[in-house]
Amino acid sequence: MTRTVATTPHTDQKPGTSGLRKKVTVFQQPNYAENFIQSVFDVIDGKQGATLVIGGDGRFLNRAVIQKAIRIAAANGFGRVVVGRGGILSTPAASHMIRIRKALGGLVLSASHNPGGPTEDFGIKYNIANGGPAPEQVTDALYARTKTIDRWLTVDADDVDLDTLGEVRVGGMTVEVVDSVADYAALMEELFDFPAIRAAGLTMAFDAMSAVTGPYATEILENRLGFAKGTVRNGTPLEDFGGHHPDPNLVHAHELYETMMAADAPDFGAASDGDGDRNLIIGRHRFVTPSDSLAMLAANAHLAPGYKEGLKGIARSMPTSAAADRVAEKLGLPIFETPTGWKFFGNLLDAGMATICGEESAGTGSDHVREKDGVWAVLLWLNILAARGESVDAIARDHWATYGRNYYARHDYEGVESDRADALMAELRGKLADLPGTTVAGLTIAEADDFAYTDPTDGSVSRNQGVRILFEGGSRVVFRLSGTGTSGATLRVYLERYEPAGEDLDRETDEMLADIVAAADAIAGIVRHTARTAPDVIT
Ligand code: G16
Repeated sequence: MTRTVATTPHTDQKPGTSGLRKKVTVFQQPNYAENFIQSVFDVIDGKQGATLVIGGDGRFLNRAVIQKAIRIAAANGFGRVVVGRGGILSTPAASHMIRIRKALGGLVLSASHNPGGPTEDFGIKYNIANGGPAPEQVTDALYARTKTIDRWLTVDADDVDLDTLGEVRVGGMTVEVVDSVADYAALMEELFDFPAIRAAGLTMAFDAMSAVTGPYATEILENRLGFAKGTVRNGTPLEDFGGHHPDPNLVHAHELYETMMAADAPDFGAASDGDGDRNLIIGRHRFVTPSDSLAMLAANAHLAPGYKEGLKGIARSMPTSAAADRVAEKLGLPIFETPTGWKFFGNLLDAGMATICGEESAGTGSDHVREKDGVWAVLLWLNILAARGESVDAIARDHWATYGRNYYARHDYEGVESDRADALMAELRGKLADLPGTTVAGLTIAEADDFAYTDPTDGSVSRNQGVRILFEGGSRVVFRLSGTGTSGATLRVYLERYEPAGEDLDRETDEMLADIVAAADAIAGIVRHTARTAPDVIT
């Protein structure tokens, strides 16, 4: 029944910020996906008879890899696989499914906001029993295993019909094809005041970017909340996302931005990414940065039923602006600053130390699951708009008047040769000790370090998580290399300036950050190292 297939290691299977992401053509090599999935199973205990959740964002290769994963899971002794219909589960819905099914873990097949299709990107991520991305101890063990693997296990069985709900047997294992949306939508109805949102009579535009949230948004926004048909745009998941980047930022979701800046804009606009964990929030004539969205959601979360008892704490990734810190301070809550990557929030959420988490990379979420959650953020915003009876713009202005404003932007230099990007970071790290006290582009450097994090729950330490340059007066620039790209390197430069309440709260971000942009280049030699004179994407 169980068949052992001999293999040799692929040496490039180190998981990045969020799982293994490579070009589809890399995943199509013999034994590539098989080696990685078997390596996951080789490093986790408790498989016999256990439940495994499998789902993905519907991109090219999703169905093919799911069929392989089912057979490998059967051969490795799992008792049950729960898979979303059509192979579809958004990342937060997969996290929820793992939790409610008390699964040992889950395989989430996605390359997130990266483009899809035969020549684009694919990815596999393993999530643990709490529903969250595997922590570094697991991904380190997994990577080590990929370097020594010499066989993978499978069973001989036909493909499962992924489009028909119900149960079938594969080897000695049950495969259950489930509705991808129902359990997730029920959770959202528990957390948010659906009747109040319905009664508010808001108008909105939601761009699902031809990615996984289409079915979720259509069911929740149009069917359950009564938004007009057509509120959800690009609502059918496509294997190539219609040829677009399913990345909800002002560059890739510019049509939504134009809709929201038009004279007849609806009240609220939002978009989400390939696998449904990121979100973009734009009110009528008011874009809200992800860092500000985290702060504003945290400040108002108590207006939603799921958070009426208040928050236990707030967590943000290091490059995310300090806007949330001011909310935490005012509410008397602990604030946690973690490295980039949602996996770092899991322990804080499990320990009940934080309720809401967020990142500058357009991710916000809470302890309802262990992933960031795009549709959740949209619904919390809608609940707040309904409860306050005010516009996004009014809420933002009120927030800044109370807490001050963190002007913020991220500059991305994409597809930089890895050697050049590494040289830039190495040079920067080499001079950190000499920077404090010096003045660059009119800004005096107060502190400079390479961010390290000690997890307060288990004491584990993560080093080299990004270079921080802190200027006197509270401005800062952060440099790090992306951990989610599939070719070359992406340099991310995060720029932030704080203006206290009562100061300049409605100025253009470019203008407010101009001196920090100049200082960033002077300090890191961006133009010299990358030979680029301007970033590819500004968010
Ligand atoms: C992933 C992680 C996020 C993280 C982001 C950063 O997002 O899940 O927690 O903030 O990567 O990406 P980078 O390393 O490129 O800056 P996603 O949405 O791609 O899964």
